[in-house]
Amino acid sequence: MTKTLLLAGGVGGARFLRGLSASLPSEELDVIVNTADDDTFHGLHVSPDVDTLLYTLAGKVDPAQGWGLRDDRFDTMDALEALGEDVWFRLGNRDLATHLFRTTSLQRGESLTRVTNRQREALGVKVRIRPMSDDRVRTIIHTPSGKLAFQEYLVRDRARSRVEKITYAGIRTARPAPGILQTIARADRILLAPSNPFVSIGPILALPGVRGALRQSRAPIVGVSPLIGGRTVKGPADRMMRGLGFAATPRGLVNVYKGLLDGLLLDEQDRKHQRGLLADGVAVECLPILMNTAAKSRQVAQAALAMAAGLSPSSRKAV
Ligand code: FO1
Repeated sequence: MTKTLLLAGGVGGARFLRGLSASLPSEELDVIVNTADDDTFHGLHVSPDVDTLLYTLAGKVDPAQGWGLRDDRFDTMDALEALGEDVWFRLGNRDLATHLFRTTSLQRGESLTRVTNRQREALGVKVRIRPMSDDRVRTIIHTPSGKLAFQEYLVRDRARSRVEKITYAGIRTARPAPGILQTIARADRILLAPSNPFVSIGPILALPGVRGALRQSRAPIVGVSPLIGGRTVKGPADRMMRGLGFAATPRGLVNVYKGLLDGLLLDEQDRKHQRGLLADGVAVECLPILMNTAAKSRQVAQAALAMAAGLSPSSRKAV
């Protein structure tokens, strides 16, 4: 059995996972999900990346938004707004049940790992999707006018602020969720989804022990670029890269990942970067990577799997 491990978050991660899960038996796939986007709204613990991945695999995600539930309604938010509440983060009526379930389970003392596992089973999702940590980690966006929680930056302020620095509050004392380090150690190939490298993959890599486990792993590490022609399909990763002093290019991405990548899957439009990356010791394949249909998600996932299968494990540079 070949074990594949995916690190993921956000809509790009979900679209890639949709292709991966259609290409592999579920028992051969593990997914570690970012939880540093989590926040509390109206007293409820919301884990956007966990839900986006689970709803996508369950076939229940809103296809236009890429998050939330298909055909959900927002009457509760409208009613809260009528009561004078600020509802810039809009939770759908049926989506609210997920957050109620998570919050009450956490309040009873269950871990986020256990709650997520129960949610996964209830949704009929076979792939082991696990939160990165049971401890609270929060992405903080530092802007010229002060610090913002990630959802304030992204959703409330529509990513308009200049990003000066990104930190992960709580990361130093957070522990990887049970089994995560062992899963990294046992993986035969490790894939980084085309998710935001700072706010989706970054928090997972920053957890104590994770980089060390990756460094010791003999599995090839292959990333899928979130960039197409220097721009992200969705979200502010390209602006964040520039704001934080990286070029919004495949080379910039390799630098963000600090020598972690053995291989990188690029869009056809970025083929011109291939030679430079090869010189840096990073293998490159190019194909159309926009995953706007399930079939395209499968093609991209299969290309990433094939690339990882063709890389020699020892080729990775020190992390
Ligand atoms: N994104 C928005 O742009 N506006 C929203 O009101 C919003 C609500 C929301 C509710 C639940 C959920 O799981 C995700 C939600 N998102 C919303 C998306 C979310 O902010 C992002 O997809 C992730 O945090 C990015 O990784």
